[in-house]
Amino acid sequence: MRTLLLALTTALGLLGAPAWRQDDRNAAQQPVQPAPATARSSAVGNARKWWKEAVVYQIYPRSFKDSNGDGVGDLKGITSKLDYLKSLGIDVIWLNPVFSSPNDDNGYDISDYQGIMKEFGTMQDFDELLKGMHDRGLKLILDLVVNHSSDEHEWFKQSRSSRDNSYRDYYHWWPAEKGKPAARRSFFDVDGDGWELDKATNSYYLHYFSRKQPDLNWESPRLRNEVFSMMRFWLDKGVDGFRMDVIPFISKDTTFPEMPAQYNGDWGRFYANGPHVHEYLREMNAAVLSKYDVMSVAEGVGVTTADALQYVDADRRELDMLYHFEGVSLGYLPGSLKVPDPKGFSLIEFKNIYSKWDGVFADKGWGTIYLGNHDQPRMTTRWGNDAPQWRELSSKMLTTFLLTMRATPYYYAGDELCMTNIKFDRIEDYRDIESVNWYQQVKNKGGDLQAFLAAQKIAARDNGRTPFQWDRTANAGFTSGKPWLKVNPNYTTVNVAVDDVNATGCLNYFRKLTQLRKSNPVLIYGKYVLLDKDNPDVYAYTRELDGRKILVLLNFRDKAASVDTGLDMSKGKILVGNYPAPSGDAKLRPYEARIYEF
Ligand code: ISL
Ligand code: CA
Repeated sequence: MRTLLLALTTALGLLGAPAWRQDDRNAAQQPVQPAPATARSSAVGNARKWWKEAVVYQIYPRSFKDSNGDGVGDLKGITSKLDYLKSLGIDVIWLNPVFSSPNDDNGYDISDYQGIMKEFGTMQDFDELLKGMHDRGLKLILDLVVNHSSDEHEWFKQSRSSRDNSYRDYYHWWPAEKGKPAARRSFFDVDGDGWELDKATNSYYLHYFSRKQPDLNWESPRLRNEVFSMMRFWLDKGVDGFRMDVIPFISKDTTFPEMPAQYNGDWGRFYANGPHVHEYLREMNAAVLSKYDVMSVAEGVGVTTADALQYVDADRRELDMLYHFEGVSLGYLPGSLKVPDPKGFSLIEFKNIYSKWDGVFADKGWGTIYLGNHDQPRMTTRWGNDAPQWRELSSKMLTTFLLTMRATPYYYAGDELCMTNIKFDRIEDYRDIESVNWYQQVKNKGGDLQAFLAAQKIAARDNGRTPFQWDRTANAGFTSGKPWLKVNPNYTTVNVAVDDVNATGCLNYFRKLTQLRKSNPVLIYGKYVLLDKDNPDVYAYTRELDGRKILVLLNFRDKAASVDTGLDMSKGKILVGNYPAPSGDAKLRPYEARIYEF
């Protein structure tokens, strides 16, 4: 198996390294930035904000709840579940794109930024959803996807129609008579080429993602103003902020030089470093964000600890938060199409990454923490253990981590049920353009398709996109029709109906943890200190604020493990544990999580 995977990595390496894979390698070379002791021991390094105190819950609308039997989740479906959402103790809901789209990339290819996707409903449905959330004290953030649009957007239709169309400069064009421009990598294209020749005007257009996702040209002031007024449209409706898709990529050097050697094949890092990205974000802040009490969070692809504060230092007036890729990239073989390292991941590296990122925001900016989202496999499978005897324990242990770090948690729908990867055997079961096109790439290159499919069982994005599991009726109660993506067969036992009435189940564990965080500011703002850092099995840390001290112990292994906290454990009082009977034993049981007050 191991040789198979290594062979696959080598074969796939020829196709070019996916950018996100190499971020951590580069970042690992950055020095850890220890926080000055004074700032770290103060109550709050910078101002209190509602979004620092929030738990964000992410919903992939296509997979949450179908209201009309067409097999696709929709806005009315979400509205029908608002009481459930409120019961979780979350504060903010992030919805993946809900805008008009031909769905080449499930809504990340937008054809009308101010229209609602047909499959998801109408603007009236949207308004009702927003009102229903606000009535319950929940906030809503939308996905801002403005690095690219759909090729079916009216702007692109105009832009491609002639070289002198007034929308021509909304996109990046390269006249073919100048020859082929320097290579740019497309993450989703079958051949990996980020330039597509468009016959109508004999010019290439740029697409970092699929051919149906042409990159917008932020050099155009008119385009920028269109984006800003579109943002105002949604904010004036009352939405509470944006998650910004690949926002570090929006600025390009429009001379399109060869990729400088310093990036060493790392496209994500190169794309994230456009010459005007911070100018554009400051302009967006001044024109839009600063006028509203809203939150903004960048999808920080290609952003390292060295440049994170340039995006989120409040004094710079750009964005509030970003989420990095260093953590979720761990454990894949470098330069591979997300091939899991047969050795697994090193917990010591895991701890170093999250500790290093905590240090970045010690006295400026603010962090985020996540282990799952719509681009990731299920956290239980990837970071815990989805074998039946460990599924719940390991997943609750990970939930404990997410809810006790000094960063805003971004929690992915379904993780509160300890959902797991579906692990498709056949490419025909996948719907995600990434998996489908990568498969074709491997096939075209004569690569090892079985090894590719084996790797996808762990890493594919569709693992995190299977329908939400409501109950044990057909299709987990997600739809009365045929679901757009198969339901995980474990839905008969893993579902809300079962878990809701189980005091010691996953769901009520998550509820307990959101309450614990909310009622203990030390878990939000308290100083984070890593303990027993060389322990290969246990993640241990304290959080401290105003004389209160909390200790968190997390055993990441399927066997008992000991930990040396250096604290007098007899003084600690257990607040929460993931075993039915938390014990104060020196040894942690498999996947045990304990939270103590000292
Ligand atoms: O999903 C990834 C790895 O499998 C990432 O490389 C991902 O493509 C990248 O993080 C950008 O993600 C965002 O933009 C994409 C979209 O497909 C993702 O769903 C979105 O989160 C293009 O809009
Ligand atoms: Ca539907």
